[in-house]
Amino acid sequence: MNDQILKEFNKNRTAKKKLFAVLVDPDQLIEDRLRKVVEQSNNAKVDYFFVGGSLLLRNDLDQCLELIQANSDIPTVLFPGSSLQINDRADGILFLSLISGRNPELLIGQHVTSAPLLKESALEIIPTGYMLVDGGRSTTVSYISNTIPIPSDKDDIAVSTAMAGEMLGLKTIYMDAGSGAQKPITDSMISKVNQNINVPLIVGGGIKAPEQAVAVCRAGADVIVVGDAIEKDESLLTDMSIAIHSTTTVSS
Ligand code: 1GP
Repeated sequence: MNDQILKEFNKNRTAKKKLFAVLVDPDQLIEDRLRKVVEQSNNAKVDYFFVGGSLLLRNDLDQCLELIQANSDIPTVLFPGSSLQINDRADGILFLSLISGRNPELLIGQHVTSAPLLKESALEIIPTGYMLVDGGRSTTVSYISNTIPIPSDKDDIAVSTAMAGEMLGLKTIYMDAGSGAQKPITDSMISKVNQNINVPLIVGGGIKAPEQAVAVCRAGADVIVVGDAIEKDESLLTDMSIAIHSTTTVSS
């Protein structure tokens, strides 16, 4: 089975090198705007495009992936809001189990219905424990998933949830404050989770400035995801990338 993306995540975690993923919401970034983001991402040496959204109103995922691949060699990883967002053009898929929530559909239900389709595809399947953390305001992902995020100051809940995810065999943990969160996940929570797991840690939600990305990296995130801020101003890409790629984890 193809496991190149996960291998890269693990290799870079061991080397304490950080990876930068740009989140592309196919509803928000279309045609010329998407082309610009892709071009700037190439120049800025972005590591991955994560593609998807909690709720897609347009049926543009295929065109979006096609445009990215026609203009870039950066690998594309599906970050699906539902099993409707599976597409063979991508290189991989975060096979998300929403372990911070108690909605069985998103813990195992959609996985059962999509497994036969995924088995036939060439996509790299990346089993991911997805944890929503409160980022100061209610987000689309929390509403659509019908789950309550982990309170931002409850580090112990986050640690226990991540540990359980790893013990269940999930290969990476994604802590997300949700797109457009008011504030990113705290350094304290990221650091404690990082110290208690051995799988790569993906962190996103509400990272709007390079300094915030640096804080998230220093706390121990391995893959840093930025979407909303880049949708608003793609010129941020260069500084964000430099900040992420030049920072390492600071052990406490
Ligand atoms: C959302 O983690 C991603 O699921 C990225 O969040 O859009 O706030 O950067 P932003």
